[in-house]
Amino acid sequence: RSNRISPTSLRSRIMSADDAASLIHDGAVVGMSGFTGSGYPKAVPLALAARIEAQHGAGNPFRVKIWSGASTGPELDGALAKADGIDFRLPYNSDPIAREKINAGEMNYFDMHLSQVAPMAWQGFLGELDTAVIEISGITAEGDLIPSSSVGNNKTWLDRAQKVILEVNSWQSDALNGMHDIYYGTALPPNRLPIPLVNPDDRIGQPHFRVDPDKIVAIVETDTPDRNAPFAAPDATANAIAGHLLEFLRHEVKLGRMPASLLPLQSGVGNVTNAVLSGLMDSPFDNMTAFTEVIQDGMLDLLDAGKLRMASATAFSLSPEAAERFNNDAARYRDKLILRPQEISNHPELVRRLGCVAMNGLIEADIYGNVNSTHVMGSRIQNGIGGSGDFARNAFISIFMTPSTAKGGKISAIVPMASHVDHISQDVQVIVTEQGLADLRGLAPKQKAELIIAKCAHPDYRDALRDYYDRARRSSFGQHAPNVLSEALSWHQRFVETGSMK
Ligand code: 0RQ
Repeated sequence: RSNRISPTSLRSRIMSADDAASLIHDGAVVGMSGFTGSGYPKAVPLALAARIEAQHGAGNPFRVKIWSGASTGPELDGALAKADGIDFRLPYNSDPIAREKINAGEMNYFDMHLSQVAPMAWQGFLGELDTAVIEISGITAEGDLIPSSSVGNNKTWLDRAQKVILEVNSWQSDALNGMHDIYYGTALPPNRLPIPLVNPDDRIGQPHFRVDPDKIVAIVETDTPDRNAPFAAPDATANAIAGHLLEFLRHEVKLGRMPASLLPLQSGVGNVTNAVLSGLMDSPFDNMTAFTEVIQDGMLDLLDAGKLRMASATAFSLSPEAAERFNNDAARYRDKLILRPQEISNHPELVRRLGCVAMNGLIEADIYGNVNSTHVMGSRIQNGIGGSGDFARNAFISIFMTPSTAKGGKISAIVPMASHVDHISQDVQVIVTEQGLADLRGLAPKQKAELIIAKCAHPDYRDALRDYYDRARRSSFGQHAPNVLSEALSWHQRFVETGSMK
């Protein structure tokens, strides 16, 4: 028994994960905590998956609808997807089993901007939320909830759900208490007001969630680590991308377009963006800040080195080693880190006001600078749009980066026409690959195409892109953004048929 549950009045609601899961019924809409492998419930979803499997074994239907913050861990999305227990899921997934189910057409997935999940839940068209299952790190004597390693949409799930199941995880550091800033000032139009945050380190809310104690139907105690996927060590490609990007930032500072401490950084998920953070360790920039979605290993390194002054996010996204390192020494980071609800960490109003430098990964970009972040060959979802759209459209500079090829060179990341578009060319200002960097700001489509082909495309595909573009310049219906429509997606079709775009 941990001593993390202060109010004695709540102790009677402590029960096993199996008993708590039995309170969730077939067809229920369940709001889960969790964001990129941190702060997700670890016991109740596993027990629910076992219950679903037993029901299926007895010939009974049992599936639930899952709302979360973003991706979670294998004990949640993985286990429930494996049990064939998820009928519908929002808003971001990176679990491989769930991905397979979605791409096999067996699971409905609503991929949406992460900043919009909470306001849309309040709008009501998503329906009622039956149960919230929320991991926390403790309950105060006043009955408020001390958040865990992610905030995500927990505030909204706790407010909207009819029933609340809490997982109190004593693996989470005590020192998390005080690190969060939960803002309760959001409202729907016509009552929406400005959000009073003007610096990345402003605190505008309170450290704890409030909850109606009468809604708490179960409390489950756990002592289980977050399970984030480890990062790959930056390879030559990632280092080359980071090198081009840092040179660009130095140039912007030299021309006086950005201060020497840069502007608040947003860094997306993935190995490449983590490599850029490592690159910033050896950069001339000091006193940097981050206004971002997740705190990765690279951000902890920058904080430790004194390069980064503070970081604001909604969740940790640390490798298992970095999570241990953070947990053993969390008090040291308390004044430098702020975790907020994702509707605030990713809020377009704040991203625009602060002037974030947005750095996100991509699946493919076309020669006119439209970016596909989500769909392989136009139809298979990889993860989801995540926060990339929240940041890209509203950033001071919107940067996208990728290796120039995928799958051992069989796929070009630069294509004649993107097979799916998440970020229109107006939201894509800089594209970087290991080949080079294309600064697309202020350019017309044909100027962009020439730059992207010359700077970003892999040499194996450059001539074919030029040939496509030259022929488009001769035959296209229009000459603003010339295309050969009958050929524009032929590279993708070739890959689907032969396993290579070549
Ligand atoms: O798949 O592991 O099966 O080989 O996509 O690709 O190159 O390791 O790059 O980890 O940076 O991820 C866009 C997916 C890039 C990510 C994406 C395959 C590739 C590999 C991963 P394998 P890499 P990264 C805010 C920001 C959307 C959300 C976002 C992402 C896998 O950045 O999910 O930006 N972004 N959030 O093989 C086929 C291509 C491909 C391809 C890559 N052209 N065709 N497969 N892959 N390009 C933060 C949050 O939202 C939390």
